[in-house]
Amino acid sequence: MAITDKNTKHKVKTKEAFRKAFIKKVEEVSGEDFSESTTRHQYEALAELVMEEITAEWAVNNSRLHKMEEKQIYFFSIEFLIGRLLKAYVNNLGWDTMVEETLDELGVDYEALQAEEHDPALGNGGLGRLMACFLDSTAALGFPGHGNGIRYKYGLFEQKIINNEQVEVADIWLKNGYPFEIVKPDKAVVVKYNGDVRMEEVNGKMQFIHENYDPVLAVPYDIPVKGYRNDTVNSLRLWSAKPVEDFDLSTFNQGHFLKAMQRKSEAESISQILYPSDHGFEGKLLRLKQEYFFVCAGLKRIVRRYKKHNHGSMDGFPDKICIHINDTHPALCVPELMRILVDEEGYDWDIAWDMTIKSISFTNHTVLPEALEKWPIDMVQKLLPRVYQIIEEINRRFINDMNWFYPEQVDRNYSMAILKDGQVHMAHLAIIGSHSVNGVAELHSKILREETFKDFYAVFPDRFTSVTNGVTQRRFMMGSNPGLKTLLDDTIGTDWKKPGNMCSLEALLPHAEDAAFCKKLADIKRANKERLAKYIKETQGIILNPDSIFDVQVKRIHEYKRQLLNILHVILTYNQLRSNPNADIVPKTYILAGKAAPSYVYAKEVIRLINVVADRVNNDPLVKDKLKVVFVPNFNVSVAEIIYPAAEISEQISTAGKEASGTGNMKFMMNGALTLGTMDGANVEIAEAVGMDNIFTFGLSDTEVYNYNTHGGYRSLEVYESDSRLQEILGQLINGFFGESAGFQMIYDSLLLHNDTYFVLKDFAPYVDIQDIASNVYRDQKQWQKMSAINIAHSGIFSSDRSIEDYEKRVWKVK
Ligand code: GL7
Repeated sequence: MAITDKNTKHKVKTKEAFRKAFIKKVEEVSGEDFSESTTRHQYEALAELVMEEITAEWAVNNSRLHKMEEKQIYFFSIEFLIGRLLKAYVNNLGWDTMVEETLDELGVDYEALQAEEHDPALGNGGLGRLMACFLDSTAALGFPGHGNGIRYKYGLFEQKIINNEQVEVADIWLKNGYPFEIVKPDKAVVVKYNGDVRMEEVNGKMQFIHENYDPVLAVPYDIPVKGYRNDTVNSLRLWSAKPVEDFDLSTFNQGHFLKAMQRKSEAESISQILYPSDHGFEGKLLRLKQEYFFVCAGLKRIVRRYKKHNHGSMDGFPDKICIHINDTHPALCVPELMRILVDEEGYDWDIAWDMTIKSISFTNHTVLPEALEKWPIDMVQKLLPRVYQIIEEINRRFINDMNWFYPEQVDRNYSMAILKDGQVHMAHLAIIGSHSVNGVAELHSKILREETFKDFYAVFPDRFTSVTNGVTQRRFMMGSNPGLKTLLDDTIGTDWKKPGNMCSLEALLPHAEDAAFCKKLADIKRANKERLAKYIKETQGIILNPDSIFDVQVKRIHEYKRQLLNILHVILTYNQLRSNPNADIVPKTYILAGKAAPSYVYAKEVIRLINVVADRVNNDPLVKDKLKVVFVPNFNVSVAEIIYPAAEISEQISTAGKEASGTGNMKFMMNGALTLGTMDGANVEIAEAVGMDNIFTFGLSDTEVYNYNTHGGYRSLEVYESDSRLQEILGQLINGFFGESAGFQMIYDSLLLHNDTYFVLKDFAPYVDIQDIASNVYRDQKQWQKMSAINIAHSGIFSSDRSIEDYEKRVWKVK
């Protein structure tokens, strides 16, 4: 339906035309007069109008893509945590003012309308969210770059807090349909599992025939990725698993109804659920199936499209296609691409290997040993018989080469094997099969080179590089903090908003000294704090004091992220207030949020502790307005968008060396919060950017942690014995202080009996000191606002536009 002139590129142009189109669409979707429509109808109508506009541009882009003039980037990732899309589309189309004004005039509540969109939680945390930011930036910069992943029927669980504990509820995100995807059944492909591989000579050449396999259909659902105010529309392709025939008819006809049903549900189970653990390797067969599923389906379509537009030849493939693998979950891209090139396209092994390496690049996202994927050989061999043979051959040739070049280094050579100790080492496969391997922050990349992958670095020094993560300012600042956006526009002009141009925010620096500017900055923060306070009051019934410091730690709950350190400090403050209720302390509100993996018992204990402490503190009349603790349930992208703009202190307190980068730290900084953190991950680069005077750092360095660990850890008991504050607090964890049933023996034991793996007690005293320093600086509001402005001014390098430009220069070389 054309809304205005058919000849104009944009169908919806003027406000008046939009108004008419919107009313008409609402009436179409509701079958009622506009005045009778519900918020749901209005949401559906706006979503449809947006999609109509974007799909027209999308078609133009897709035909450009078919011509294969430019190099294409494909992000293979098992997670894409995209968040709500409606508002992002509206903003990227440049429709924001038009939509806001029109809806306002029609008496439609735009915020409520947006809240109708179910936030698709197709990721666990940082790794999946990074992909969503990268898609946004890639499109904003006009690069052809697409996502390839899984369309999970159930995303990450919804978290409820009941009796202070995390309870997981299924997230049925598709229950009312999803307006931003287009299913393409004609582009479905078959993925083959299990079966046997037979060799046969055809025309004098050996061929590998895979037979008796279990086929599963992969059906693509495409979501458009619209660039910011440009004409690029890329795609996020998510695959859904279906049985090849809805029923296995022959089995059904023979009367085996249950068996036929079983096949159907086995096939569908592959895209049924997102594994809910970040940083945890589960080694389950279903997960391996998922990994091969999107790798196989994704590569098949890319290869088909490439060949179609290149006269059936794959020769130029590596010059036109970048396959970027996000952590090791898609590492099967390496043997699968080899299988296609050798078995299906008939290339010699060496040529195929060269093409594979040139096409694939790999980003590592963690050094935690428990997250490194290692599949049992027999599982891979059985599920993917031909792929496994190829892995074996890659491994054999690699070890042969190593032993040839480094005959004196047999032990080191073997330690780098893909196949060893009965397992397939996925990181080794990814490194050996890629031309580029990068970490996600300078410190992380250094640890990869010097510790985790040091043997590989010695052999392939040129392969290793570093690209510091970034986040999209369009969602996490311009979209979620409109007050700040307008202030920046008014102060330094609007150029900073151009994609790739965020470093020009440095023009703000002179204004950091300007009292009038700082006052405005403070007013905006105050309004954002009130917005968050309102949300918390409505959802949890807790009343916050907007005059207190909002000190925030929101991220997955994990021992290495040390939410425990935070809450121990809260207990300390509470103890101090109990013994001296009139103490002159700066009022503070601690806000925490995050999900724990359902099987991660310790992390769930930490959630319980936070909630128990919150209950006690918030209900104690002694502390009055001076101390509040809130655990916000169900942290997700939409909740995050309310929290970051309201934060004043950004807690980034991981054990040094453990957090690869962190990206929350960047989102806080962009919104003017000051980082209180360890020298870990990208915190180090934040410190470099803003200078040590504009950040609060504390604690052990990564080298100190490493040195302790290589010498058997430190003695946590000694720290405990020399600090009476810790004696009191740890005692309270187990002596019934928080209520008869509220003991925390597991946490107590981890700190004292098991020697405190994450150095919580060791870093406690420096953490308390830096918290005191931060509170004292806060008393000087002029100084605080100045620091805040300096942080915003230097946040440009943490835009994902910069990350994508770095990848372009260092890895993909699209131009
Ligand atoms: C992570 C890292 O822990 C995190 O520091 C990083 O910012 C993120 C994106 O690179 O990747 N690695 C990982 O496995 N998860 C992460 O969030 C789940």
